[in-house]
Amino acid sequence: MFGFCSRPRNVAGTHAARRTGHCLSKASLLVLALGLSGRALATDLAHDWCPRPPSGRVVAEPEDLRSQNGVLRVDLTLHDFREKDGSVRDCYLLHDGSQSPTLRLHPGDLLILHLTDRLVGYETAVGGANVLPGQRAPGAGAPAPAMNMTMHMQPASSDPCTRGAMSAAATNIHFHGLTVPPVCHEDDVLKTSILPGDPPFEYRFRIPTNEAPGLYWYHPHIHGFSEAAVLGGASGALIIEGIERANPAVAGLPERVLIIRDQDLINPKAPPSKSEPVVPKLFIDHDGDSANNGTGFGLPAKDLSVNFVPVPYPDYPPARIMMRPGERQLWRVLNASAITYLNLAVLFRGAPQQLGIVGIDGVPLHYGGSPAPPIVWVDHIGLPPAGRAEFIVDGPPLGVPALLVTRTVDTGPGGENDPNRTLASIIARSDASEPQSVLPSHPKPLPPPTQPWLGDVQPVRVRKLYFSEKLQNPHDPTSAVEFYLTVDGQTPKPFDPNSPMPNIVVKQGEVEDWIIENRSPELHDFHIHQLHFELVAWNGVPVHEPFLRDTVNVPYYSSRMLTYPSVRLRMDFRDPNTVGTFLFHCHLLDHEDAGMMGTIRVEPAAAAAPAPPNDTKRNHVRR
Ligand SMILES: [Cu+2]
Repeated sequence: MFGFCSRPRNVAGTHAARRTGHCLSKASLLVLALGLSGRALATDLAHDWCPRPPSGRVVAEPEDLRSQNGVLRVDLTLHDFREKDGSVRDCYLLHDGSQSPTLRLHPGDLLILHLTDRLVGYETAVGGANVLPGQRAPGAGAPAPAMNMTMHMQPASSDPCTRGAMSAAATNIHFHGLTVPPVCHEDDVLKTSILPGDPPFEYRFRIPTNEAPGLYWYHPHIHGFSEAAVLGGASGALIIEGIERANPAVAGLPERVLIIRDQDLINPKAPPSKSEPVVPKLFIDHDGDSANNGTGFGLPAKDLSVNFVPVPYPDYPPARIMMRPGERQLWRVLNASAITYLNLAVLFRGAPQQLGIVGIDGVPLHYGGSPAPPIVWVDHIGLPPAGRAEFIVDGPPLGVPALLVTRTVDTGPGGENDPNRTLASIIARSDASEPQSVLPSHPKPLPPPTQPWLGDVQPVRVRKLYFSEKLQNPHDPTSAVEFYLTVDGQTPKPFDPNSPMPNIVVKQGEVEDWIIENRSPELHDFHIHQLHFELVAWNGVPVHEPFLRDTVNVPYYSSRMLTYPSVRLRMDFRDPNTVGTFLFHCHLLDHEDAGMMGTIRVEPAAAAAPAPPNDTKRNHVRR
């Protein structure tokens, strides 16, 4: 009998008890769930559902799926596959076998997405602290060939909308960055839980007519299992068309979607490349990942890939991006990593080039009345996990060696190691094929905003929240770490998915300032669902960065500091689509899975009539 009621790892060395159903044999459950005979089951498990390109390949773009006559219909199946080394890949598959399509819709379009869960639910934990990715914990034993999984099944008749089952075989979708209501079949992840054996689950919503044009994304958001799914590759881009309407400077440009993902190390035991200038001492953090060593070199916490072309440690063989010499393109880059920070640069003969940022986190810089310039030229772009940047790149001249790289990020003494590394060679060739999508040449400008710029609105109140971490045994530095995101005045505790009480209650129509402190020795990556915010101060000092984001770094604390580092955010609850209960959390997904998350309930505006049904609530036109 398989150890079927085993629990998911929550943080290294700890386990969270989330038992939500009967504990049957894994094989019998899978047969029930998938309707497979024993022989078919074995075939299903052996099939490589999620093939990935080898390193060094030319970067292919994900398939574009475009709305037609205002509707985009998509059928996705989510599979997982475990390789011989025990690592697990996850993939959203189309019928044609292609993975992670880019969903392209216009504001006002209807998305009808049917999602079928075909996850086996391979166990994601190796258990025990101080375990390198790809290694087994001492005493954990060899992985079973294909059935070492964790799965908690609800009776098949239960409603995925209210099931709430969080298990390795469960899934749902978060449409990251979209301002669509947090309700079932739209963008709820608190209760929605789809299981193998369920009929295709329908997501159905209209893109708000006032949704900003830009790069969004989709990924599973099952509490306790987010990191494993996203590390496995369950993610894809979603583009709201019309960025050229907000910024005519990009009209007519070829556009290229680049998705940087992280994954468990392919060569975890390899020594650093001989070409590295230092050989840093290897430290392992509380999550079992390679810890920040402060040198910019050494074993990374995770490997990276570019549109699934892996760029593995230690030599980082670059993927290849082909461009016509000197061609100007719009690059739409998503950091779909679970825990890895990026600091992107484009180098010609080693010299950083100017990159023209036109959008961050799905929103054009100059949007919604923002006083920001439409383009900001920089020579590097920091991108936390889940962050997006859309920027203008000029291709290298013929014969000039060029690279897309990520530079090291100082994640703090408690953070993971995100060293310098190459991602891709950019190769100029006059016969290079064009990207598969080109922005329209003669855009109609967007209408002007109908409400004040967020930065000009006085907040009705200020709240303070803080990230903190605690050793389970303060006298044992090797004991597991607990992760909290706490509203000041409340008691720090991990996120409780069964708590009926939200941590924060606001009214729709309000604007608040949130001061987010970091009381821990590592970077955290604040994200809130359903809305965007403006960064207004950094460590108490006002900043002039008048554009919108949905993710932001919160700098780390060291004991030499007199105060806790912080960011101050102007939070926008004016959109009626924010009404409902949803999440805010750290987007380092191991932290989120471990409980660094809270809930907010946005109530209908005080003077408003009774809440309209969802169909009329959607698509509130404010311009
Ligand atoms: Cu965090």
